[in-house]
Amino acid sequence: MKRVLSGIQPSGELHLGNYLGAINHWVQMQHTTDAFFCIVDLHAITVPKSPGELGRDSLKLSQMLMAAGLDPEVCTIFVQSHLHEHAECAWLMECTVSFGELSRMTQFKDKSEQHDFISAGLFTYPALQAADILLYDADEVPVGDDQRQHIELTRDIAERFNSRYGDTFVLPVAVINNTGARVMDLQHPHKKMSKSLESPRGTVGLLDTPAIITKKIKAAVTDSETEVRYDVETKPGVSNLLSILGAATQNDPAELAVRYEDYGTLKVDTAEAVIEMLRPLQARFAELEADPAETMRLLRIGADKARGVASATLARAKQNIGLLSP
Ligand code: ATP
Ligand code: LTN
Repeated sequence: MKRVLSGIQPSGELHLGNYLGAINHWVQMQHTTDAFFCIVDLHAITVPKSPGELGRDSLKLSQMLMAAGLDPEVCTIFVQSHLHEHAECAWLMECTVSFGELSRMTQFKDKSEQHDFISAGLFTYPALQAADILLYDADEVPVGDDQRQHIELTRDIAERFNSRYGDTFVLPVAVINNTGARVMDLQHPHKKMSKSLESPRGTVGLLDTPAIITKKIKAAVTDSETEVRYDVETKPGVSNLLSILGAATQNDPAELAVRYEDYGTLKVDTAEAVIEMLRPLQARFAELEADPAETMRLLRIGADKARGVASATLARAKQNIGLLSP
């Protein structure tokens, strides 16, 4: 069975883009692969966080992932900081990647422009991500298109380490899913729906009530024409609605377009489909939220399973480097 690993940051409310672009693919993959999903809280502190926020966000994100259908009995769900192996292996990665390679990462360039304080951790972020992936001998890393560069770098790091110290790490590949791969902001359909865009009217939260979802989708920006057509370049707003409806109902957006004669009906049906898709997730989340001790129990089991794999890989890497064993 293929080994799969992906990570997600506990940095704000999950939205429809996270769900359709990543999480619902993970839910399907857990049944056909040996899947590990990591809540990357150490990555989240590369930018300033207020104390207390992070623990709450990690607990809530775990509950959201489980509510979305990741089953801790089928896959492994764990919190990155619960294992010391990630931070320790990240140092080995930092000593394998070059300053020049890290300087070329576009996520660093984007994020460093958004903050006054640029931590060294924001710069070395991809080394920690490489550790997340390589510790699990992951064959595949399912991510959004924005992460392609980090996975390529992880491969380069693994190759360099293996050629310096002998065969140690598996070379992973990025798996980028096309359906729902890019959900756009409802108010700014040229920009991707994002936690950090600060566009609450353009972002559908996974816990938004049916009334709010309907309101946001009805207010979505379209264009001054009337024809329903799937054309991302010239009709980004309408195409985004068709993509969302398509992803929510497992239909092809271009085929859906011919069924509609006006934007109003398309919006009503899209809102309805999103509400129905999120209804079971919201109900399960309410149950999990009421019992945080149970979530913590499941996360401890996840961390134990993860440690079983990660500690063996880290020991192999240290031995191959030739560090004196204690
Ligand atoms: P931020 O805005 O803070 O960068 P984000 O909302 O883009 O955050 P991440 O936590 O970086 O979300 O990403 C989690 C997963 O969701 C990643 O696999 C990412 O590719 C995917 N994802 C995020 N936004 C979208 C979107 N609009 N459409 C499709 N997939 C998305
Ligand atoms: N950088 C990723 C989150 C992330 C990740 C990982 C994804 C951290 N470690 C390992 C895949 C595998 C992001 O910003 N979405």
